Amino acid sequence: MNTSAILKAYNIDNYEINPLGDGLINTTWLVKEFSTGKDFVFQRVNDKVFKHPEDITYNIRLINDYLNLKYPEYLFTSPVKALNMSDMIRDDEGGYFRLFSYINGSVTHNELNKPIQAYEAAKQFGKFTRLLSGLNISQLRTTIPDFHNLDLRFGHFIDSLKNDDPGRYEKAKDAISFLIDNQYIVEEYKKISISKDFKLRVTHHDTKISNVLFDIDDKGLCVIDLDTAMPGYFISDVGDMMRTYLSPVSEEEKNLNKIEVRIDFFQAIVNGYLSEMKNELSEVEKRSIIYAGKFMIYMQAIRFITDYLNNDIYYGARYEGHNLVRGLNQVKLLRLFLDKEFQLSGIVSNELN
Ligand code: GN1
Ligand code: MG
Repeated sequence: MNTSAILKAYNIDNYEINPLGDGLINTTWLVKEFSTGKDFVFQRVNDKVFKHPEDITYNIRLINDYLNLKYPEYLFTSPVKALNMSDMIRDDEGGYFRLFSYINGSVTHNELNKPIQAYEAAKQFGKFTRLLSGLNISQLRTTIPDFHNLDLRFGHFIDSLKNDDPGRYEKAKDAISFLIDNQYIVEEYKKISISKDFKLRVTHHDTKISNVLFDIDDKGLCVIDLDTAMPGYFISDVGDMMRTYLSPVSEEEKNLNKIEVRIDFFQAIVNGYLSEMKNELSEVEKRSIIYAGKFMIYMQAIRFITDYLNNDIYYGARYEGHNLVRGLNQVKLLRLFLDKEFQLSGIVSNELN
């Protein structure tokens, strides 16, 4: 790719560029422009995963226009327009690129060390969905079909078991049996997907902590990375927060003894999310708050193990067995979550009463 040609389309030609963040799908850089002193986030969209990158741009524009009209004070990061007024640039090799302004004074975190950060993040994701509750959901495009369709993901997992790589199968055997033993989590999802009590709302689908902008006093400012903002169920967002905020170590951690389910962070997620969404959710949905955690941790375990058995075609691997490590990590997290289910349910009930 010819970075300088792409940035030139934005009238940027005097700059420094460095890698940014730890996303697995898109590639991100920080661009420092010298003449104006402005910072930008520059990103290449992975068009193997996002087959129609223009759908992302369309959704972000739609959301941007809606929020501008209804809640003009809401901080929203829409793409910078190129000189030709487009939200995204295609280079000669067919790559898709876009640019965002860096919000001055904002910080992002890659891990959480205080429950207040979980509270603030959950509040921001809840607020995002709540503010957009008046937007006609059918206008929003689905940027990755069946992204959180657990039934389909489970099918892919079962298919991957047939792969003829006994070495890998053998190493993942215990995790595979655990996941199959807990197939009731898939059955529960199937019920939700046809239930009238579960509403499709504007859902972010990637609520990791680095997708929230904070100020330096730990106050949440807004959510970012709207590539997977599309119609979905609230369990995706609440569950992904549990998956990524509860443990002090991430899905990358090899030492499984370091994985934990931190009760005070759980409480903070539930508090923060309900502070915005309490009046939006149906009674039945509220009773699925614990299920949300099981759903997302289980799905991510399945996705990593499936990818391991498929020779890492989706997530890639920086070392041999990388996706096995990630999968085993998520299986351990799920075990700990299930062990604490009773205690966690008590917290949710208290919160709802
Ligand atoms: C991917 O690229 P990143 O890190 O934002 C994935 C998420 C997973 C996550 C696991 C489009 O997100 O669903 O939860 O990895 N995004 C896509 O780290 O597959
Ligand atoms: Mg993402």
